[in-house]
Amino acid sequence: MEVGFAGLGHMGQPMAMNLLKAGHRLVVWNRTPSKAELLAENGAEVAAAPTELARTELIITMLSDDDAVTDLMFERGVLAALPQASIHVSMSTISVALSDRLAEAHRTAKQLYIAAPVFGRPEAARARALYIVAAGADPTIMHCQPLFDAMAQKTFVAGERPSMANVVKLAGNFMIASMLESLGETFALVRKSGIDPHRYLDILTGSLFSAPVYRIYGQLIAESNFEPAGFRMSLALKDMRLALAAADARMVPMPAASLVRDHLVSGVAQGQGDVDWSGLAGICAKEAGL
Ligand code: NA7
Repeated sequence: MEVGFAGLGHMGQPMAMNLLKAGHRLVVWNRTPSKAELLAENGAEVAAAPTELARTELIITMLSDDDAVTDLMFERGVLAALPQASIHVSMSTISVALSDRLAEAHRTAKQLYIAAPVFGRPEAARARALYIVAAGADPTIMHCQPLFDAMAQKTFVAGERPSMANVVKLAGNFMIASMLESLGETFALVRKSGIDPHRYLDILTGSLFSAPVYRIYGQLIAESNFEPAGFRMSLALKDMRLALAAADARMVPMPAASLVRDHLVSGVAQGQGDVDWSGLAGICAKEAGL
């Protein structure tokens, strides 16, 4: 398939590389052009302007946030440049409201739109081990399946309205953030109680908490290894705000999400926006006087 790919950050770059490796033809665009060099060396065509992506039959966006996606699709005119029946696969973690807006705008322009955010860090993206949560019309998702298979180990379908995938993604990221908060609080407790943090982690992951999130993040926290970031604290803060906005729109109280949001605000306000979100545990440690 010929694919237009916008957004070659920590996640987009390895995902685009895996599409190339699977034999798809790629036209790529990134705001900072130097990030496209590696892909160009591996056979991707580099677009001089984002609207050039619109000559492919399908575009993927993997950008940081609502502002970036709005800028690209509406202000820089990519949506207007897309021909009828072309497909936009939005893989960024964006708001439910923007996803609904995109769905409506694409429908009006007689284009197809699905949301397909991912679970997994850049390492997982490199290893083709992401999980994709897709939502939208079934035939469109089926059409995209070969692309998803090139980037991820498994695709889940959340429902027929694209923004349902965004809800699931935001809910999942809140689950991880609240786990980081509780891990951070308990690592502070065990450390101050004189218990070896690695031993504590072995006990947790060898008994009731054997899921990958506990193993992966527990290791980072036990080693206080928060840089370089796999997922920046400033992006995690964005996601907690989006989860709370989605909850607010449905009149769903999420007090734990409010608490985690405030802790992330604290981290970003202290200059840790570019530190990994597992650095939440570092904030807990600091507050415990460690
Ligand atoms: P990164 O590594 O911060 O990359 C973000 C990408 O978004 C990068 O390509 C940026 O371009 C691009 N970006 C940001 N703002 C804009 C605007 N205004 N216009 C165009 N392009 C923009 O994030 P990740 O790859 O870790 O994450 C991507 C998504 O997955 C995000 O939603 C996460 O929450 C999950 P740049 O290179 O800075 O010029």
